Amino acid sequence: MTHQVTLTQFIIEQQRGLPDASGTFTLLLNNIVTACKQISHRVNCGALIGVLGSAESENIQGEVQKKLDIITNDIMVKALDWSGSLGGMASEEINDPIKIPKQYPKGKYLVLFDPLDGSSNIDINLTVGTIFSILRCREGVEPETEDFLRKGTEQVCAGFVLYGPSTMLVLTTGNGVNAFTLDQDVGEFILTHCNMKIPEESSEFAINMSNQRFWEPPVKRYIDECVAGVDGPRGKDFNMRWVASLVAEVYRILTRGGVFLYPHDLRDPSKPGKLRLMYEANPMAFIIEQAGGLCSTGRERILDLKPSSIHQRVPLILGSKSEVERIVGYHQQD
Ligand code: AFP
Repeated sequence: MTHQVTLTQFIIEQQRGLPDASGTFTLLLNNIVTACKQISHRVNCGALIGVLGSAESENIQGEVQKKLDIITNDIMVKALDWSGSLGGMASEEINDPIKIPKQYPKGKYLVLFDPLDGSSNIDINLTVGTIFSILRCREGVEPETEDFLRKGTEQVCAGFVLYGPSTMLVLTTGNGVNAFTLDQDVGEFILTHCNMKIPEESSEFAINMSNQRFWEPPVKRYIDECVAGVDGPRGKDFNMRWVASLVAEVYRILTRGGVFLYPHDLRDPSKPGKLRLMYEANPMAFIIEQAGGLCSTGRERILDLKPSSIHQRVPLILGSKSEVERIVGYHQQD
């Protein structure tokens, strides 16, 4: 029988190479993974346990919350607050950073998460996921919002768990991207995709075409050229996908290349994009770059952005290197 590498073994072996590793990071990651296994179970059971549908409340972004948005947020918080590895947390679902309860020790990391990305897909049984980003925390301080507002380049780890036909964890600690598949019988994530690399060239794009009239000229130009196919300037046909679940789109791009755009939108000047910098764009940018791709607003590298607020939205363009470079080039010529 071939030896299977569990996530725990993988992380412990990676940490062994680091002189200062105390085991705190391994514990933190283990707790995140435990929460994601619980979420996977709830998502899997769906209507059987009455977790589908709307909660009839709104989150800080003014979006109607699903019951599972609230349940999964609570699962993440409860799995992490006691551990002693965190100075604080921030969730896409909660207005202000979440403090560690007084009875628990504080630790040297901060976690930011979107507990259920793509939740508007949950009632139609499509892939959803949990996205997380880990930063270092100044020790001995009660972190304020400002402590979370750090550039994506400062992330020490980013990952997402995909609740699809299989439950999968995609992870980077800045040393490549690896993916693990949950063995549901054993309850362990097993390393199944080593050192993932995004194909440089591809003929697949993902964008919500219903927003076409609000796009800026560089994005219009890029998509027009793709749609023109073999008869247009690109001289080849393109394929289009839109799952409306970032985790699923990013996993597809990691696997077979392509580009994803949720671009700058002229609809509402107060919202330069739809997706959130701290919970979606930064962790995905870290993963995409580690897999050889690029991630940009069209004008700036995502990982170089200095966040202005914890729920900041940004335009997001990510995927195969040559396609993102082309789109950035169109923005420069604009
Ligand atoms: P929800 O979590 O509200 O379903 O939003 C998902 C998401 O943030 C991201 O995962 C998708 O790529 C994007 O929004 C889809 O947006 P549209 O519904 O506007 O196409």
